[in-house]
Amino acid sequence: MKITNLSNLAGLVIATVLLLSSGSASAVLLEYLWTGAIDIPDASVVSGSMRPGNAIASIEVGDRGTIEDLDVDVVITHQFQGDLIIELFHVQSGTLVPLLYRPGFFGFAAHNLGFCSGQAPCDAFIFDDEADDEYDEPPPGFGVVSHPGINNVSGHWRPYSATQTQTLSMADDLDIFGTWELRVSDNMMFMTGQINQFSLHASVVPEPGTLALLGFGLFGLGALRRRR
Ligand SMILES: [Ca+2]
Ligand SMILES: [Ca+2]
Repeated sequence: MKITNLSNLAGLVIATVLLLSSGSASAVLLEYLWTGAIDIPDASVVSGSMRPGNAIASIEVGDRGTIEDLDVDVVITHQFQGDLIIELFHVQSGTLVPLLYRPGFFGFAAHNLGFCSGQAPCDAFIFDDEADDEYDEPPPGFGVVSHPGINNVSGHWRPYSATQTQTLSMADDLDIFGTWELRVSDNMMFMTGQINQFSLHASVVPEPGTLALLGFGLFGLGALRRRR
């Protein structure tokens, strides 16, 4: 169990490791959770063109191993879902994964992606290549959701970009070690929000010799739970 205070981000990162009951025999499930409150600046018009407001939440992963499958979950409090573009960036490899691109034709007016009642765990919006649908309208988008979207939408959804071509499988075979950024931009004026949760759920084949270290994490987790 690693607990890292990211004081510059006013957040807390918690990492856990679980043995996978399926998938590769040698894979483990690693989970890293960031929670906090990072304001997403509103878009603005500069010299006649729209300038997005950008915000980043980060997770530092100290473990090493090869990713077999990666899911990302978020809680983003926002007054207008259609303002949002969301991407995942792995700094060490330079890998940029599109997750969401301004859902809804002219933008879903519904509030929030995921929801926190104040009691953990939050009801998160989960990006997962294996989900059935994208969170968007039928054509001109590619999803199944009717306008104006779903307030506090949660559950599993496939990622998509403006070009519909990229998925979280872009992260497969990367070493999970390093800095993972959730990059969120606001692309229309007036409605605003903040990032409240960002977590990685990774099926990982650990580097030889690291599994014992990962196992120590379980004891740390128990200690944390007792203290709370
Ligand atoms: Ca998945
Ligand atoms: Ca806005």
